Amino acid sequence: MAKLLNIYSRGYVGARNKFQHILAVDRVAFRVCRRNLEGTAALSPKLQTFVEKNVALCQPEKVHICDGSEAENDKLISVMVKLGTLEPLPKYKNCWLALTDPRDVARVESRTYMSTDNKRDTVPAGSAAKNTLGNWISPDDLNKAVQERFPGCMKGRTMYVVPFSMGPIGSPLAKLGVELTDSPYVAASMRIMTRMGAPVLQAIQNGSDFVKCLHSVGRSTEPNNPWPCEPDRTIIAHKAATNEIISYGSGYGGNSLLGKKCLALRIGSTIAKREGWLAEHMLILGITNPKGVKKYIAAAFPSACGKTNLAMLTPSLPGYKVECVGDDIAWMKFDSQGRLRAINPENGFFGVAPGTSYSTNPNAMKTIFENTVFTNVAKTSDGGVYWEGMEPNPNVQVTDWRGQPWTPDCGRNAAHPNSRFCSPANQCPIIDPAWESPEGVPIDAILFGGRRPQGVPLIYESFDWKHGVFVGAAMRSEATAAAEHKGKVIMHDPFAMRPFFGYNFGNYLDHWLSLEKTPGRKMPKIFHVNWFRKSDQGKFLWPGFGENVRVLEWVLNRLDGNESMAEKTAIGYIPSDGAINLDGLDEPIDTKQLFSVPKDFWLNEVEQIGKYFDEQVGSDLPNTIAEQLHQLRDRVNSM
Ligand code: GTP
Ligand code: SPV
Ligand code: MN
Repeated sequence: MAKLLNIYSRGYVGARNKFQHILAVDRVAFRVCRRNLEGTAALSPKLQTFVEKNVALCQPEKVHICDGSEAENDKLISVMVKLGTLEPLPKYKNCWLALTDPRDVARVESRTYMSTDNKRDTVPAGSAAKNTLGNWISPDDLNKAVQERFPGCMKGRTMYVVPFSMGPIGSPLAKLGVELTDSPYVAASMRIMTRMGAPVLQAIQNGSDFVKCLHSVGRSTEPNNPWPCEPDRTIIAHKAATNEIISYGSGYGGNSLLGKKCLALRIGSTIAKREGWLAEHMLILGITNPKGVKKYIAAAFPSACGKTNLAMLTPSLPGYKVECVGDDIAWMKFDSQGRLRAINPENGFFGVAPGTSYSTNPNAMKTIFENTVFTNVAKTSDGGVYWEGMEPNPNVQVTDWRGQPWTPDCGRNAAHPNSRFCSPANQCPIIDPAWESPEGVPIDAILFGGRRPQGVPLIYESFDWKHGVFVGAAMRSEATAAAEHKGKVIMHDPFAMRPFFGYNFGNYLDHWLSLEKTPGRKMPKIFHVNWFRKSDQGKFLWPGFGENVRVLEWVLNRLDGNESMAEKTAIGYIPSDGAINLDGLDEPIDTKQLFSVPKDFWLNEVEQIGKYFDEQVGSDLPNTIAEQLHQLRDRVNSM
């Protein structure tokens, strides 16, 4: 304890007011530490230095070292209720509503950067003036940005020191982080989304390294703003070389819960490349067929394209069981037997609320009405929540996410389209028994997918690993509300990782291609799915949700090597006639449209992909991927 006290007063003598300020921090830190860190001798020297340096920079009024306890959480919540950041939802147990500043509602990709010495380590060599596959900031410019923003930014506020683990503590695949934040919302959310608190501090004290995360919501112009933020000066930056994350100006989701996209994907993918594994924007599910055979599948879809829903699927086909390992991120590594093993590094779900209902995702509904923080959903006069698609229409008064009275015919959304629930994963009724297994679950299939209203069949299977990597590289999807993009334009989103690559996408492709070169590995089969194809009348051709098990059944059959169930097309194998079980569906399916591979569409697709590779990847594109594109062009041309 004395050591910690020293830390805070060392080196500040001379600047009198600063010194007084540090003394104030001292007293609090001392008190907090004695209460919260019983049994822990002290912070590790590295952590001590990290905290000390950023206390000097940000000048918080207090420092609170989080232990992750329930008592601490209760305090955080009461602080937020007092500030007006949270309000209780008495209809449910321990549930809370946060309404953000309407300018701070989603990830801001345009202000999210990787900082590397060489630009090329982040940005591929494409010819485009604006590269969309890597947003680079020089270390000098980042330093400047930090100096322009952080000094004194936490004045009058508490700095929470949030120690967290991505992955079960002690798993060989897990990584630790410490987030310094001035947002109690972030501290409380990190407690749900990660393993947070004293055991992590202990692991760090015992010598484990950690990723350094610094977060501030910024300075608010209004003194008592319940959701302080600085949208005009928001920046989210990553220094992969030193495992550092710096985020300023936003309190929302992936911008501020730094274990998620920042650590588990951007920093994670960089570490994974170095260490020979994969950090991916993927759900993980276990599926057991009626014979009792269980397989695990990972699936990468862009943000708001169906990962949480597939991960928690309630099968409509009798005899099938789906269990959830994770809904957003997978860390995967080949084991000594050559099996690809995956862990979910997260501890909770930060899921899209709109569209979630007892008919679409009953398992989510059974997960989220306890111990949950809702953000930007509407509230009801009986102390509950509401959002588009929740069903049935509420028969009580609704107040929208902006605080205005709302009725179904008022022409506005009740909930923000990117409103979310933040719930503990272990509350999911179908959480997989192995979801915290330190060695991870064995992956047999990888699905890529996106929102493709036209031209892309319900499912197709790649010919082999190389073709599968190409399919991931060529992914496109309609933009959603998860980031700042406007409208429904079809965007390229390779591997559903475009906003999350931690390093040059060309090198990422090399890494994926290299994985099959180690002898003795059982490579997963790679598929592409599309739940979102529409008829000429603009109606979904496939019912989706629980009915998607019919597609998973075909995947399982193909994993078993069932040849008669597939038909070769220019783009891959598609289900042969009758190979997808359509028994018992409410409405007839136009299978002809659903599975068609229109030549014109695919000629254009090939052209768009080629253009994208030239403009965005250039000479960093592996030859193998360029060859795959040529082969696809040839196959489509000879259709
Ligand atoms: P992130 O958390 O942003 O990464 O999103 P996600 O990929 O987990 O997407 P999620 O499962 O939350 O789904 C996003 C939206 O797509 C919701 O509104 C869902 O209701 C809708 N959706 C999911 N699955 C299907 C499906 O099979 N068919 C249709 N039509 N809509 C779906
Ligand atoms: C996504 O956008 O893919 C999310 C939500 O999962 S966020 O945490 O905001 O990144
Ligand atoms: Mn996501």
